[in-house]
Amino acid sequence: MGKVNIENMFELARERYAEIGVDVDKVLGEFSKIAISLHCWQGDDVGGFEHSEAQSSGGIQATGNYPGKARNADELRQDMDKALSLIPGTHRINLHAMYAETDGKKIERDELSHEHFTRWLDWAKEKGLGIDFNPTCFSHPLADSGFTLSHWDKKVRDFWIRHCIACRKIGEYLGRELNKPCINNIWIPDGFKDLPIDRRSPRERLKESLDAILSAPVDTRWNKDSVESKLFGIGSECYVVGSHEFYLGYAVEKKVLLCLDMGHFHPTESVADKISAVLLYVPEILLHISRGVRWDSDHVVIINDDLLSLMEEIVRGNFLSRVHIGLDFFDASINRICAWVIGTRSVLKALLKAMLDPIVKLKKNEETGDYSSRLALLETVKTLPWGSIWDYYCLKSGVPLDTEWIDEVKNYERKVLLQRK
Ligand code: RNT
Ligand code: ZN
Repeated sequence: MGKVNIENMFELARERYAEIGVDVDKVLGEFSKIAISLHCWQGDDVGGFEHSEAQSSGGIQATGNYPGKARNADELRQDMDKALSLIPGTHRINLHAMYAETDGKKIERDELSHEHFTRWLDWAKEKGLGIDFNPTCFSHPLADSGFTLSHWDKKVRDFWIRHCIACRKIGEYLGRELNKPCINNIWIPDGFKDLPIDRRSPRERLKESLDAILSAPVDTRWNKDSVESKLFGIGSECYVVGSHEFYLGYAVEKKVLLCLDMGHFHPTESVADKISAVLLYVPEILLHISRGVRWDSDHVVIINDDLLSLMEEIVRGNFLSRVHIGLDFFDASINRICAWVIGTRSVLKALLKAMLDPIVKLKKNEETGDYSSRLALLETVKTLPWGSIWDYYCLKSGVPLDTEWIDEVKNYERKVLLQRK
C-alpha cells in the first residue's frame, strides 16, 4: 500500500475515533514510549552458548528443526537486529546467564560477572536498548536432579545462591550503565515428577535460599528482582516448589516484582484478571507473554482473547508504569526471526487497540449502570479501524507494514540463515 493511502486511511480512522472521544495523537504519543522485552532465547531454542556436555532442559523444550538457528552470540545479535528492525519502537532485550561470552574459557555460573556481557552491553548501548536478565538455573549438571535453590544438599543450594547473587550484580551493572533498570527474574525448575511426601521442606529451603540471594547488597534502583511461579513442568507434573501461592506470598513479603507467565496457570484461569489484584500488594509486575496450546507449550504469541484482555487490563487499570511487558515463547519449527516479529508485533497491536478503546465512555456506561451500552460499545470497538492507525505508526516508525515484513525475513533467510551449516 502506498504512503498516501496509508495517510488517508489514518486521517479517516482518526476522525472515526474522535467521534467516540478518543484522541489518537495522544494515544500514539504514549504508545511509542512503551518498551517490550524481547527474549533472546527464541533465537537459539533456549540453548545458550556454554556448550557443556551435561545438558538438561529443566522441563522446558523448544520443538522443531527449522534451519539457521544462531550458533553464537554474534549471530544471535545479528538475528535480533533483524527482528528489531521490523518492529516499530525502541525496546529491550532479555538475556539469560547462559548467554555469557567467555571467549572459549570455562567460567562456572557462580563466577560470572558483567565482563562476560560486555559485548551485549555495547550492542545495547549502540541501539538504545534496555537489558533484562535471568539467572540460568537449568541445563547444568547441578540441576540434573531437578532441584536447585530448594535442593536438599546445602552445597548444591549454595552454588545456585552464588549464581543468583552473581546475576543480580550483573543486572545492577547493566542497569546502571544503560541508565535503565534491569529486571532480574528468578525462575527455577524445582519439582517432583511423582507424588511427594514432603511438600513443605523444599518450600522452606527455597524461601531460605531466596532470602540469602536478596540479602546480598545490590542497588535496587538498577536491578529490580522478580520471581516467577509455575504450575507444572515436564518432569515436575505432581509438584512444583515455586508455585503461585509461594511466590505471591514471597513477592508481597519482600516487595519484589512478581512475574506472571501466561502459560503457568490452569488453562481457564485468566492472567488478565490477576493484575489489578496483585498490584494492590506488590510494587510492580513482570509479564511473560506466552501462548499455551493445550498445555504450557510456549507457542508464538498471536492476537487472541487472552492477549487482548491482558492488554486491556493494563491500560484500563492505568498500570502501564508498573507492568513490565516481557515475552516468553520459543518455536523451532518456523523461522525464528518470524517468531519474534509475529509475537512482538501482535503484542504491540493488542496494546495499541487497548489504548484506543473509548475507556472514558465505557467507564461512564458502567458507573451509570448502563450495561447494555457498555456491551454494545465493547462489540463496536472490535471493528473500528485500529489497523489503519497501526499501519500509519509503522510507516512513521520506518518499519514495513504487516503485509511487507515477511519478504525481508525471507531474504535474510536465504542470504544469512541458510548459509549457517
Ligand atoms: C519456564 C519459564 C521461564 C523460561 C525462561 C527461559 O517455564 O517460563 O521463564 O521460559 O526463563
Ligand atoms: Zn516464563
